[in-house]
Amino acid sequence: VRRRDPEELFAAARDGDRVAMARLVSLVEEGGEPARAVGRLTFPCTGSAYTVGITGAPGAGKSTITDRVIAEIRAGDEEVGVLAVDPSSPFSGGAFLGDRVRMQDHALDPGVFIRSMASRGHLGGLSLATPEAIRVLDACGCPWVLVETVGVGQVEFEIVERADTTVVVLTPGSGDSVQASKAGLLEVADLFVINKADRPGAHELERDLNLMLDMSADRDGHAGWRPPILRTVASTGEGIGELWKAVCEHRRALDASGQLEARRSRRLADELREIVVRRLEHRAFSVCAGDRYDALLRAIRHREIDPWEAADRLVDATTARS
Ligand SMILES: Nc1nc2c(ncn2[C@@H]2O[C@H](COP(=O)(O)OP(=O)(O)OP(=O)(O)O)[C@@H](O)[C@H]2O)c(=O)[nH]1
Ligand SMILES: [Mg+2]
Repeated sequence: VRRRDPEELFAAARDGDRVAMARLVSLVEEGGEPARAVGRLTFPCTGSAYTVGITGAPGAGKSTITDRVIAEIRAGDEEVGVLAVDPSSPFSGGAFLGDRVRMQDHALDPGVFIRSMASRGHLGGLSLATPEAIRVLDACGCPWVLVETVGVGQVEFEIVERADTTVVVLTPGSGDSVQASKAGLLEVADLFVINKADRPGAHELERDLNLMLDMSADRDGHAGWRPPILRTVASTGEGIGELWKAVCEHRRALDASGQLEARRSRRLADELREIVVRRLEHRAFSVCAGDRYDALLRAIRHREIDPWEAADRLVDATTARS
């Protein structure tokens, strides 16, 4: 088997070859034509997986929760794929190893696929490589895909929005409720988890969250769903059963209201728009170099034309090429 050939890798991965699956995710991460080849193969076979995003501040306990949730899913004898998205920023040092260590229990379970991936690929493709990798897992038959992301800022937030159910993990005594509202997590959360509930301040955090939920009147696309607030001690497993039940309940609610389909098609629309923007941006920059560009720049400097006029000419030239 030519191990780099996407078609053969995909066939092997669909037959349960986890190494081939990991290789496909790597190709997607690396970008370029091989990534496109993988995307073309996987896309028609996607749409069956249910994705659960688990997001929260660094160290909130996301991996520990994910590890426990894997056990819940496996107890139901279903397979699960996990993507731990490393934001490749200063605070993530060691996160890769940490994820691996904490989910080690499942390393030998053929029904579990775990992969860390960098959020920024070669093309800076945060929001583009992640959905593509999710689709690899989906197309390879994982009925559940868990995506762990560090939720601190707009970029991470984009991936958060790519899950069917988004679990926001907060911890007591960390000012997390304020952070959450600032980062816009209140709007995307389908479920709140107060993890490390063995520490003081869980009650106050729950009260704050409830107040904020009371105030945020309109939560678009949530179809009257008020996110439940659950308490967990992930390190002991306390509350994880309830958390998983709540995820399944949310799934049923989305299904029943038609929101699941609506969310998914909105996500595809967002992705399409993002791709178009990147393509045009790429083209624009390729046009902003070379003789034509230099000549127009000179014309601007000599006050023969203004920057708007020059830009129009460049943009017209760009789009005319297609
Ligand atoms: N006391 C307490 N500690 C916990 C709990 N859950 C996780 N921890 C600990 O918190 C630390 C961080 O847990 P992780 O699961 O790695 O957190 P994370 O959010 O995945 O961290 P990053 O991926 O690095 O952002 C570990 O030492 C865990 O053992 C909990 O419920 N109570
Ligand atoms: Mg982690």
